[in-house]
Amino acid sequence: MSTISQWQLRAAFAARLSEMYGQEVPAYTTLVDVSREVNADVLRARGADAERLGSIGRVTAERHGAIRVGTPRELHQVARVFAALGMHPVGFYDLREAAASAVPVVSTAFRPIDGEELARNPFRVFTSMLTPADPRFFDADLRSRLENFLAGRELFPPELLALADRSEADRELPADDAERFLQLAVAAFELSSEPVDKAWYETLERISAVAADIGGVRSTHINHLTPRVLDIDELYRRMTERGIEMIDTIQGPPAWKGPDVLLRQTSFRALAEPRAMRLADGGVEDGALRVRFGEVEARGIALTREGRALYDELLGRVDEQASLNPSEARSDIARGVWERHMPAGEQELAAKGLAYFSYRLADERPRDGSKPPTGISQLVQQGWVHAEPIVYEDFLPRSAAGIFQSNLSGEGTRDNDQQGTAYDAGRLSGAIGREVLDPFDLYAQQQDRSLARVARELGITGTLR
Ligand code: OOG
Ligand code: NI
Repeated sequence: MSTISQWQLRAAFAARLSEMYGQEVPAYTTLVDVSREVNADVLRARGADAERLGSIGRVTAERHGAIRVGTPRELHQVARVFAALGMHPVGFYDLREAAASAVPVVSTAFRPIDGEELARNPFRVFTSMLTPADPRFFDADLRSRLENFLAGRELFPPELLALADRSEADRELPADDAERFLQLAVAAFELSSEPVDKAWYETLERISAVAADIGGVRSTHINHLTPRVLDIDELYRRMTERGIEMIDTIQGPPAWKGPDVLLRQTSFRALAEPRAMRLADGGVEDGALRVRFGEVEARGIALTREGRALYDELLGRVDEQASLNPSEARSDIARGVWERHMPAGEQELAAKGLAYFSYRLADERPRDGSKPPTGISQLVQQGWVHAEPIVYEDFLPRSAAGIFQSNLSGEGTRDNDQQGTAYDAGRLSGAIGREVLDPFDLYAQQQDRSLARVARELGITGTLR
């Protein structure tokens, strides 16, 4: 009988989730259609250059999802489901610190980590876990009610987890098991039609809309599914033209003439979705909740730690100038700051060690017997080697917080006089039962492997740099 490999399972899962989510949230389908149109136009206008950060095949299929769970146990289980798809936890994001309003979660992203797997299908899921123990948000009484509620629910049926473990161990599943796995996995992320306990939901909502979305219901659901677009400014214009209300800004780096780095994101506003509400007397009424939105993103080059520090510093400068000049558009201020401080080309980014590149031998390198130089920038300048940007596969805590916030109806409440509970990548690794990987290490390894290969092929001894 035929078998389905992990990457095929991942691609099929992403496609089915997309189909399911499109039925639940029709505006998502519009977003995907408009993204596709924009991508086709960019490809026509820019040719091969449009594919510098991923083939059009990859970019068209590319999605990230966002889900939210309540407990370390649930996080551990969802990690097994993602491991079945060849997706590993990468990066630690503390949104409690990144957001001004109440977003009591810590997060990681599950994604493929090797270049070939990413090229086959880069599906990633931003996964947040509630922090009921954080006294800035929850007092002792609410914490224990919340923990009890969460302990009594089951997000992932045992059959799904058993199939997941098999796929992780064997790196494939027989076709009929794969089909069953996909059905159960997609169902686990559907919006439940079970009535929501109205009083309980509202108790949590007063603290944080995110807490209510996670801990106010007995199941999880996909919060958004984000397509990738090659020109996010154009997409924003076209969505607005279609009468779809977008959030105010595009998060992340500004639009400018220089290279695209990291990640730019925006979204349409959360829509009211009908949800049945159970009242204290046991009756059920029609209600509506506004929690799911439509995000879209454009990806750029991965920055090194130094590049990222520069990015964070520039964001700080933009904040400062924006507060001094409230009448000036933030995007104009940001563009000005970037034009002054961010390298205007890929070569300069590489030479200053600010971004990651993958190097390969040029087909048209000198073949007259001349000896290659031994520094990587000279090799590139003299046409021996091509530098290809490594695409940023991760997220930005501040953008994530901005997206969360711009879609929340209320600020919620937080008591900043209390000491927050400490979380870090190590603690999250413990909960997941797998190491949360460092994204910078992954990019650096990819770059270093390509440098080692080039050195070997050119017969250069020692480390190329
Ligand atoms: C996750 C928000 C973060 C992103 O793309 O930065 C995120 C959520 O809303 O659960 O998805
Ligand atoms: Ni997202």
